[in-house]
Amino acid sequence: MHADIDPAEISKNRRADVPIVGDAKEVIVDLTEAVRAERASGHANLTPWWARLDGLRETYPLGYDWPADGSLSPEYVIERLGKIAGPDAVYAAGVGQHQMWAAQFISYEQPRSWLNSGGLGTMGFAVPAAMGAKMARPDAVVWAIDGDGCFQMTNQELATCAIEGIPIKVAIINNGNLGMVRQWQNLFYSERYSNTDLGTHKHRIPDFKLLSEAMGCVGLRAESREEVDRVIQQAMEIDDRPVVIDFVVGADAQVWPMVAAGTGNDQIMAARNIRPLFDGDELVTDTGTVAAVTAEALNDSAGGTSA
Ligand SMILES: Cc1ncc(C[n+]2csc(CCOP(=O)(O)OP(=O)(O)O)c2C)c(N)n1
Ligand SMILES: [Mg+2]
Repeated sequence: MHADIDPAEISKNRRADVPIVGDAKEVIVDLTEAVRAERASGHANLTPWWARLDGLRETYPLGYDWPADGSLSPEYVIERLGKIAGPDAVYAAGVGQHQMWAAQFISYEQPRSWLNSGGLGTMGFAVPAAMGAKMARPDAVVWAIDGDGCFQMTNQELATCAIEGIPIKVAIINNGNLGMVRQWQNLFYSERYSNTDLGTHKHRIPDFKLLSEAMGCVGLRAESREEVDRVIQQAMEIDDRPVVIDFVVGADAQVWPMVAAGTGNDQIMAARNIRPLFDGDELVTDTGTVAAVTAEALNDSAGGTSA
């Protein structure tokens, strides 16, 4: 379906099955009414669609490996944060791997509890977004889940938080790198890591705990699985000051599934070198290293991919 106020845009880049010309404000209202009416009529049978979604969930379950080097798993940190802070908290994210994991591993149940810049991809978004949420809903627990790169774009606002009394909580998923860019350098550029190592691991520059304390916040750090719950609980108990936790996590965790640049959504990769087989696909070796496999074959090899 393609709705656009400009008829010349319809089907310009991609053929639309259902073209709708109109103002988005009106089109969305009309569509919502149409969907409500269809539901009320009892004619909408969603059972086959749910069966398909459940099948996909079963074949490609969400999961992650613990880093082989013994470091902390970023997915685990985010999963625990979501469990401990719960569905009534508000979560804001930056841009990058941590953003994708925050979308995947927190079970959102309330509308308006997940703030991120989506396709606009704005590094530095998490801290100011969390500040806005906390100002609007002072009684809510508000967490910014930020990357070590993104955090360095707007962390000066912690001073505003401390001075103006905006007690947000920040979880830095510190993988020492511009992780999303590093993932692409790993997968598509023969591991030529260029300008992605930030020094937040090797040199601990900046030291996020000290930086946060310097700006009037409580600074905490966790580097092992055993410390994770304790520092999150500690942060949950503080509500008169902003709190920042530096979670030092492994550098090599990757986000899956992913769609590589220049490929279509039907080229989505479920895991490294593994692409789901869609209706009409032929079982052939795909371009480069990406092999198309059947769901059955994937199941056989999926043993090690869950937490
Ligand atoms: C202002 C800005 N600059 C560059 C980018 C491109 N970009 C997207 S994700 C990313 C890396 C983010 O690193 P980090 O905050 O450490 O998150 P990680 O991927 O490691 O979780 C970059 C450079 C962007 N989205 N916004
Ligand atoms: Mg990072």
